[in-house]
Amino acid sequence: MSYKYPYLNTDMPDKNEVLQKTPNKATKELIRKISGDGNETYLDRFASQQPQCSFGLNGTCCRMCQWGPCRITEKSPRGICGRSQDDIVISNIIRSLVSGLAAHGRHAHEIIYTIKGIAEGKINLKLKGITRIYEMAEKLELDIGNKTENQLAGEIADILVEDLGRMDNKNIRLLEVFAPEERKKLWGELGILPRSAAYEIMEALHMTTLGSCSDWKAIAGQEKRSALAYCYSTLFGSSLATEILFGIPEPNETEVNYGVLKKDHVNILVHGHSPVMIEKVLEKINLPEIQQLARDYGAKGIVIGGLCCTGTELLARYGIPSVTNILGQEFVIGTGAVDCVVVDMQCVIPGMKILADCYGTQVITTCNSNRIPGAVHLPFDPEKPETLDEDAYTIAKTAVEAFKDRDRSKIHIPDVKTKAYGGWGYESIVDALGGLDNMAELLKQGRIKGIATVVGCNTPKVAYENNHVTIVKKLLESDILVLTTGCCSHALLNAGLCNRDAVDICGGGLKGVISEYGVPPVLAVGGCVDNTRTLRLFISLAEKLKKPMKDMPFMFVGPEPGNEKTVGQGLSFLMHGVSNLVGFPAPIPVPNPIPVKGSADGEMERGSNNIADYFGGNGAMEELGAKIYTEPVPELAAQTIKMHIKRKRNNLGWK
Ligand code: BF8
Repeated sequence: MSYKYPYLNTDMPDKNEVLQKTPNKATKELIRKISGDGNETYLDRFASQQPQCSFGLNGTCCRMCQWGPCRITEKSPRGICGRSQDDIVISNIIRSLVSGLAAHGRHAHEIIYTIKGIAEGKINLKLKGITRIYEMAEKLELDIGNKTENQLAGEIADILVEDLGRMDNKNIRLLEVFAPEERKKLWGELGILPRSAAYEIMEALHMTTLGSCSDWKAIAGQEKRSALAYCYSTLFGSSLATEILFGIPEPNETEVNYGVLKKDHVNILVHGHSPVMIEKVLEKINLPEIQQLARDYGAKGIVIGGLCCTGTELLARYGIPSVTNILGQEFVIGTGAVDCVVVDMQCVIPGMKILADCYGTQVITTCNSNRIPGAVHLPFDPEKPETLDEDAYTIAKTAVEAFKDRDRSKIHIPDVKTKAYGGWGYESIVDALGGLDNMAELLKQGRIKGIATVVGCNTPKVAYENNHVTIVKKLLESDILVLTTGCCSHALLNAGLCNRDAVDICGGGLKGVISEYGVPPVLAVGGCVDNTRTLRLFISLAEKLKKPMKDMPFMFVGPEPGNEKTVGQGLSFLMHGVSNLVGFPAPIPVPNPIPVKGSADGEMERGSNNIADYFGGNGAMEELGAKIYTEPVPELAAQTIKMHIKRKRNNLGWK
C-alpha cells in the first residue's frame, strides 16, 4: 500500500511498490536480502516517518527565527511576525537553493585551490586539461605570452576564486564569457546579474531573516540572481576547473552495475563529488606493492566501483565501473562484498555507515566537511597538501587490509552487469554528431526531435529509479535525444540505455542517427556540476540556429528531486529559457486541486497561490520564456515533455 497524500495530488510508494516498480533486478534482490538479514534501509525509515508533516511538504512552516515555528492555516494565515504564506514559501525555497549553491561552491573551492596548489608547485599532481587551459585563457583575455601552462592555470584559478567570493558590484566573469548575449541583456534588464556565489548566499540569507524582506517578488528576484551565481560560479567553475585538472573526458566503453563487484577480490567503492584525493588513491592502488598486498591476503585482485558523482567522474575519465547512486548506496553495502568505501564530500548518507557496520565494511572519510563517527579520517586540504601522497598511500593500504578482516558469510552479489558507453563531454558530443552545423540540421530535419537533459537525484517519494527509466524510454521512442548526469545517470547506465544496443527502443529518426554516428541514445555527461556541458551544448545549438534559447526544443527533466543542490540545477536551465519538468511537487502549496472545504475525504477543487502561479504558470513564462511542470506519474511526465517539444517545433515551423 502506498502512502496517500490527497492534498499533494499524489501518493508516495512503500517498500512493496518499490520492489514491484524499480527497474533494476539487482536492486530488488538486494532490498530483499537486506530485509532478510534483519537490517534496515532508507525504505524502512521512510515508512516510519509516515505521515510526513503537511506543513513541511507544502513549504508553509516558517523556522527562520526563534519565535516560531509558525504554520500557515486558514485560522492563522500569517506567522507571528506577520509574514505571509508567499513570503514563507519563497524564503524556504531560496534557502534550499543557496544551501545547494554553498555545497557546489565548496566543491568548486577544493578543485580551484588544487589547481592553485599545482600551479605554485605545492601539490604533486600534473594538470591534464591543457586544451581547456588555453581555451579559458583566451576567453578570459589573459595575456598568454610565454607563460607556462601552470602559470596560465594559476591565473584562471584566481579569476574563478573571485567568482566564488567577489563582494563588489561586478559581474561573474564566467557568466560574461559563456552566457548568451540575449540572456545577459534580459538578466541585466531584470536587475538579477549576480556578483559571486558567496555574496548571493549572504544576500539570500539576509533577505529572509526576521524583519528583512517581506516582498515575495523581491525574494524571487534574489532567487533568480542566486540561481545565476549557482550556474556560472559553481557549476561552470567546478566543471571547467575539473577539466583543467584531470582533462576533458573521452567516450569509453565499460561495464557497470552491482555485478562488477567480485567475491574473490578486494572491493573498494569511491563516493562523493570531488575526486582529488581519490585520484591519488588510485595511483597508490596501482602500485605493485599494494596489488601484491591484496594477493597476500588471498584476494585475486582489486575492484574499484563508483558511487554518486565521484563515480560518474571516474567513469567519464577512466571508464572505472559505476555501481549506483544516492539511494543505492545502502543496497550496495548490503551485498556484503564491499571491503571499503572511500568518501569525499556530499550525498553520503549516515544510513550507509550504519549498514557498513552491519556488514563489516570499512569507511574512510577524506574531507573535513564530511566527518562520520567511527570512520577512519584522512582529509585532503588543498591549502595544506604536504601529506597528500602519504595519506593516499595509507588509504589504499587500509582499504586493502579491510579484506582480511571482513565477515564474508553474508555475501550476495547480484549477477547483473550492463554494458555502458560513457564519458561524454561538450566537445565529444559535438564531434561525434558531426559538428554543430550537422547537429543543428539533425534537429531541424526532425531526425532528432528535441534534446532533454534528464538528471538529478533519487527521492523516496517515487518508486526508486522507475521515473528515470520509464520517462527516458518513452522519450527515446519519440526521437528525443537524452543527456544525463548525476544519480539519474546511474539509473540509465544500469538500465542499459547508455549503450548503442538500446537503439532498438528508439523511434525511426533517432535509430538512424545512432546507426549513422555510433553514439548511444543516452549520453552520460558526468556528475551534477557537468550539467555545464549540457548547457554549453544548448547555448551553442541555439546560437548556431540563430534562435533564442527559449524557442528551442529543449527541456530539463528532474524526475526524482532530492538534495537541496537539485533546486539550482533546474533553475539554471529555467534562467536560460529551458522549461523544467520535475517528478514530485516542490515544497509549494499545490495549486490544483485542493480538498473541498467540509466535504468527504478526497473531494477536490482548483486552487491557486502566487508562488506556484509564478513558477508553474505565466509568471516565469512571461519573464524568462520558460516554466516548471510537475508530474509524478512517469508516463504522463513523458507525455508532457513530448508535448512541450512538439509545441516548440511547431512554433519554429519544424516538422
Ligand atoms: O550532485 S544527483 S543525490 S550525488 S545532488 Fe547528490 Fe543529487 Fe545524486 Fe551528485 Ni547531484
